[in-house]
Order: sequence, then structure tokens, then C-alpha cells
Amino acid sequence: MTQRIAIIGAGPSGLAQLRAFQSAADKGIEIPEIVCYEKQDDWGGLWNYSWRTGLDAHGEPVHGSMYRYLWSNGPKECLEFADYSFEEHFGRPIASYPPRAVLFDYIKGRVEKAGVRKYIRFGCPVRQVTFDETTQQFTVSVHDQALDLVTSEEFDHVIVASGHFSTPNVPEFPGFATFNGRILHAHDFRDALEFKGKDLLLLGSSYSAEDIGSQCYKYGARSITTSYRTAPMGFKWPDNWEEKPLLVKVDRDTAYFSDGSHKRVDAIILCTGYLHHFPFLEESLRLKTANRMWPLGLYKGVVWEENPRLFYLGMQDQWYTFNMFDAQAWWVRDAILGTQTLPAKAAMQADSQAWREREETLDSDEAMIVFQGDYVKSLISETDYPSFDIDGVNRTFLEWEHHKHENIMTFRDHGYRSLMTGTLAPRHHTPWLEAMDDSLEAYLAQPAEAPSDEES
Ligand code: FAD
Ligand code: NA7
Repeated sequence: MTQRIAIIGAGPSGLAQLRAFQSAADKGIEIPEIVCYEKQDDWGGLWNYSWRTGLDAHGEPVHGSMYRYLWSNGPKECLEFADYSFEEHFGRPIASYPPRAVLFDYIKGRVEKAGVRKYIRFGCPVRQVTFDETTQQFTVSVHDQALDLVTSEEFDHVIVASGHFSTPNVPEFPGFATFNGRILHAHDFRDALEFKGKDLLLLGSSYSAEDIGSQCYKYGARSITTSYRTAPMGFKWPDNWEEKPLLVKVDRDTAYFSDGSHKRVDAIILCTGYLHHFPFLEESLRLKTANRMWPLGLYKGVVWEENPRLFYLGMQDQWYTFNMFDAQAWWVRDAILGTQTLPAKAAMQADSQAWREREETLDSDEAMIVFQGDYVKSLISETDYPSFDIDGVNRTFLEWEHHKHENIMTFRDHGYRSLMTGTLAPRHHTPWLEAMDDSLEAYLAQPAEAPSDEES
């Protein structure tokens, strides 16, 4: 009997899974019956921008954490699909740090070409997933919002691809309740112009703090203060940007820090990360982890060791993104098709434990990049996903890091060589700091110039 599989989420990870199955079908392999449930009205996950915050039109938590003017925070050459290059999609080379709309277009291009939209049921949040030991079947309950109907279906496998940068981690500090300005989480940040002329405090010292701070600087905030818990970001910030140790309290409009200093601020943005949150999974199926490079419980980073009929995609902290999701999806596909054999639980756990022990020794960005590169290599070596130069991707990540430390406001003006096509990206027509229009049309407006000479 044909197997039935459910994919939860049609973001880059869920779409990678659909593309993986379609690529097998193209080779004449019989694939299972697939249903992909997506709670939003379109695909693309976080890349599908929503102006909404809080609840959506159906009372569902808004998934989107992306904001206007978001440009890729790493070189596009590091996330390029091995089976669908940027050059193929855009018909010419483009610069290395595209804005969100351009990346959304690229993600869509591959799956439109693959013709997999037919598998997706939009406007269908998954409400509950349970597993029956006797029948070895999952029951997936879904709310079809158009019909306002909750129905259940049975599946042999479930693949959780619901993302983990959507449910905000929201700490509270003394004085928040009586702060005179706005307090929001990065998840609800949308337009930097809201903070033009304002003094801003951002809590956190990772990507969101760095990038939302940079957006606000670019669009005219008066000052930026970032407050760190563990370590400062340490970039060479503009004159109106300072890094402070952890916030101790807020008194009306003044923030007090652990070094005894204080600053008057108009608004506070909590760039304090996200929670892995799976309210729709029964207890025995639920991954519980912080945002880290090797969550335990997942053999090969994808197989739920407690019940290997369940899979998770994209649950690691991410240097690698789109092509890592592909590597995972191809591997999961083969596990479902039976061409990958899973060892006994103890062996799966021992394998994961070895990765975790290595993860715990990682003491630099470079070590983390190489670690994740090795993980992607190990998956790809066991599937027919087109192999690509992962050491080259690692080197591009290191170049990117170097450019960020050289100048955090100009790193996006650099170009890198595609590891898929060998083409060196052209310089963008406008330096990032001056490029205020983030639309696809503005980005692609001018013909590409000569290749940049910035690659070392
Ligand atoms: P998501 O993109 O989160 O997609 C998950 C999908 O699952 C969504 O469509 C959601 O609606 C759906 N879903 C969730 N719950 C349910 C449910 N119960 N039922 C049905 N559907 C459900 N990566 C980069 O490579 N470059 C960047 O520049 C970059 N910038 C980022 C900026 C921000 C602000 C954030 C938050 C992330 C950024 N990322 C970036 C990382 C991002 O995680 C990945 O690029 C990618 O979107 C992850 O894909 P995903 O499919 O795993 O998850
Ligand atoms: P991350 O990368 O998970 O980082 C979360 C940050 O929040 C990190 O600096 C944490 O500090 C800090 N944090 C968490 N809790 C607290 C509290 N209670 N107090 C102070 N600081 C805290 O999340 P991001 O949102 O930056 O990035 C997520 C994705 O979005 C990423 O992939 C990007 O591509 C975009 P710590 O270092 O743990 O002390």
C-alpha cells in the first residue's frame, strides 16, 4: 500500500522536502502520497513577508519574524541550492546580499519549476499530532481555515518543518511594566522608520540585535545602545552606537546597566532569540532544545530517535541554511523510501552523542562553520543531492566574517564567487547603506556591472 506522509510547513525546509521527493519521482522512483500543511496563505515560510504582528486574520499567531528592508545577512553564495543556481533563476549574475523579496523570488522559482504547489494545503494550521503504537500511524488534526473545519488524517510518517525563529523568547526586566516607551520583541519589529530620530535600546548580541540595530541606524535612529548578557558583538560601530553589559532595570525612560552606567531611551527591542515551540505535537514526539548547533534526540540531525517515523528539518542553529535543508530533506526522503537504513536506537543515540561532544568543543565562529559544513557533507555523501564545494562555502563564510569585522556597515557591498557556477558576483549598483528601496524591482533595476574585484 502507498505510504502517506505529512509535511508540516512550506517554508524553505518543507519546500526542500517536496523538491526532494519530486526529484526522485523524476527519476522514475515511486514516491509516497504527500500532504504538506501550511498555516499561511502562501509558501516561503519566514521569507513570505507579513505586515501583521500578534495574531493573523484567523486568530493564529503570526509566523513572520522578517521585517522591511531586510537584506540577506550572509552571502547568497553560502545558501545557494546545488540544483538551482541564482544565475539560472535570474538569467544573469546578481550581487551577493539580496534583499528579502529577491530571495523569496529565488525560493519560489525552484519549487514552481518543480511543480510541487499541488501538494500544499494552505491556510491549514496543524493543531495536533498523535501516534498510535498499535497501528504505527500518526493522526494529524488540521484546521482548514477557509472551511472553518478541523479534520484528521492518518499518516505513516510526519516531517516537522515548522521553523524555530517564530515564537519569541521574551524575558522581563525590573521596571518594564512602567517604562514610558514601547517594548517589543524582534519578532514584532517591522519598519525601522518607526524609530527614526529615537534613542533605542536593543537587548541581545546576536544576529537580530546586529541587524535590527543596523537597519535602525540606516533609517535614521538617533542612537543605538545594545546590551549583552554574555559577550559584546565587538564590531566597529558608528559613533552613535554603543555596547553595554546587561540591563539591570528600567526606571520610567532610563535604562540602567550592570557597569553602573545609564541611558535615556525611547524604545526597547528585545532581540533575545526564539523558542523551539511545537504545541501541536504530543509529548512523546516533542523536540525540546535551545537554539544550538546539535540538538540532542535527532539522529543525523533529522530522525526523532524516540520514534524514527517522525522527522524534523532545520532545527539546528543555522550558518548553513537552504542547502543544508536540502541535504536534510534528501536524506529524510531516502530514509522514508527505505534506501537509508536506520540503526537501532542505541546506535543512533551514540552517533548523535558524538556530534554533540564535538559541538561542545566549538570555541569560534570558524569552528562552528566547519562543524556544520562537515554535517552537510556527511548527509550529502549518502544521497544523490548534487555535491558541491563545501570547503569553498566555509571559506566564503570566513570571508564574510572578515568583511563584517572590517566594517559592519559595508560588508554587504562585497561580492563572492558562486560555488555552484564559478561566477563572481557583480557589485550591487548602490552601496547597502544608501540603498533605501528593498524591492525586487529596485534591486534588479540596473544591469549588473563588471565582476567585483573584492574576493580575496
Ligand atoms: P520557516 O521559514 O520558519 O518556515 C516554517 C513554515 O512552517 C512557515 O511557513 C509556517 O507558517 C509553517 N508552520 C508553522 N507552524 C505550522 C503549523 N502548526 N501548521 C502548519 N504550518 C505551520 N537565513 C538565511 O539564510 N539568510 C538570511 O538572511 C536570514 N535572515 C533571517 C532573518 C530573520 C529575522 C529570521 C528570523 C531568520 C533568518 N534566516 C535567514 C533563517 C531562516 O530560519 C531560514 O532562512 C529559513 O526561513 C528557515 O526555513 P524553515 O522552513 O525551516 O522555517
Ligand atoms: P539568537 O541567535 O538565538 O540570539 C539570541 C540572543 O539573545 C543572544 O545574544 C542571547 O544572549 C540573547 N538573550 C537571550 N535571552 C536573554 C536574556 N534573558 N537577557 C539578555 N539576553 C538574552 O537569536 P537572534 O534572534 O539574534 O537570531 C535568530 C535568527 O534570526 C538568526 O538565524 C538570524 O538569521 C536571524 P547569550 O549570547 O545567550 O548570552
